[in-house]
Amino acid sequence: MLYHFFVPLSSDYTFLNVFRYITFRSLGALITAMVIMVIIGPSCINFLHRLKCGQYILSDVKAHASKAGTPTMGGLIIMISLILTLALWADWSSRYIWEALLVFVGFGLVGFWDDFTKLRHHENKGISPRAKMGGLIGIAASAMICISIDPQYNTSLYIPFVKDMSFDLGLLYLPFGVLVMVSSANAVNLTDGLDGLAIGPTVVAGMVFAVFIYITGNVRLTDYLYMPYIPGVGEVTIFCGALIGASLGFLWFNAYPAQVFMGDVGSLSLGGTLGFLALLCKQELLLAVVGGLFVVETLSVIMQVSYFRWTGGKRLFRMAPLHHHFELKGIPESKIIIRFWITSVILGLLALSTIKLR
Ligand code: 57M
Repeated sequence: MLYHFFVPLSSDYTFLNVFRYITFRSLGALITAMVIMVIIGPSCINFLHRLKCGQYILSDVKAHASKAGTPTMGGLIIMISLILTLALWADWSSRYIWEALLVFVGFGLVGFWDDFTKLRHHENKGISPRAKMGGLIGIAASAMICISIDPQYNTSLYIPFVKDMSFDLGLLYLPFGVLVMVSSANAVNLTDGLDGLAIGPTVVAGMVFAVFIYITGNVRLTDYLYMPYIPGVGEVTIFCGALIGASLGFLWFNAYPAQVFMGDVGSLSLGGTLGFLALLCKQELLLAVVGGLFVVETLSVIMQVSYFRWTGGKRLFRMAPLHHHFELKGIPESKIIIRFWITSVILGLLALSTIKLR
């Protein structure tokens, strides 16, 4: 709205030209999303309480018993704040903004369906894994079809840390893109098991992708840094700003001890969107570095399940995902969370270093 209102006036009032700048609008979006989140957060959390959206807590980890009744589905508040912010700051004629929203809202709706089913049954049994995966794959495939009809569609896979190395995946890029988004959503979902554990690294990843997306949409920077140039993609930096702001605002309430959990509506939408952002700026492989923490959590589950089957009942970790292993070793929750955040900041910096190290 602000963009569409002020930019036409900028020919008469030159100071309004700032609304053309992606950097200015991204920062505006970040602050707006965070402020909206902090303002509407308390009443939304009360509303979720009144709707009896209390999280069903499994009894396997004793320390979690005190979390009973904490409302879930806080991802809905992230969604409201992000959409209102985009309405204010984004250029709605950008196809990339709509594609990002398709993934964010689509994955969120699948998560909402799961959360809602769990609440209705008053236990931890949501929709069937087949329905959940079917929903996520359907949304991701729709997003990939939108991407593939773009004249800028680029099926090359660039190798981080190497200057001129890429592989053309051709037709395989479509299923690959679906895999990236769906895996990213599930990895964030698995990580979301301690207060602030998933949202902290999401903020870091959002910041890293904001930088990459800004560069990808800038002809001079891409030329100088030997990175692929995609005209128009820079507008999604505003989406990243809104995502970072809404996530920081959510952390305000989700920080230990949490007043609200994001639910699948939050973890699937944020995870799928991170996957989409990686595809958009052609940093698909770098996603595994930026989101290294999500990868490690997922690997811990795969290793635990495989080892359990292979040995006929022995466990590699006390419990998977990895954060539960540390909890059961007696490390306090807040310490595990902060150590995981530190790791994600280091991984984010490592990912940013690939801008020059290639
Ligand atoms: C969802 N959900 C949290 C909250 C959050 C295959 C297996 C590894 C699957 C995995 C699983 O179900 N993962 C997906 C994890 C749950 O949080 C809710 O779910 C939303 C995210 N989807 O937003 O609404 C609980 O996590 C805690 N929590 C917080 N703070 C937060 O900010 O404390 C969440 C957010 C909440 C709350 O207690 O109730 C979850 O962990 O259930 N399953 C597991 O992770 C289980 N692991 C397991 O069974 N491991 C086995 C095998 C299968 C690998 C093993 O190691 O042998 C653990 N889940 C729970 N307890 N609850 C086991 C221990």
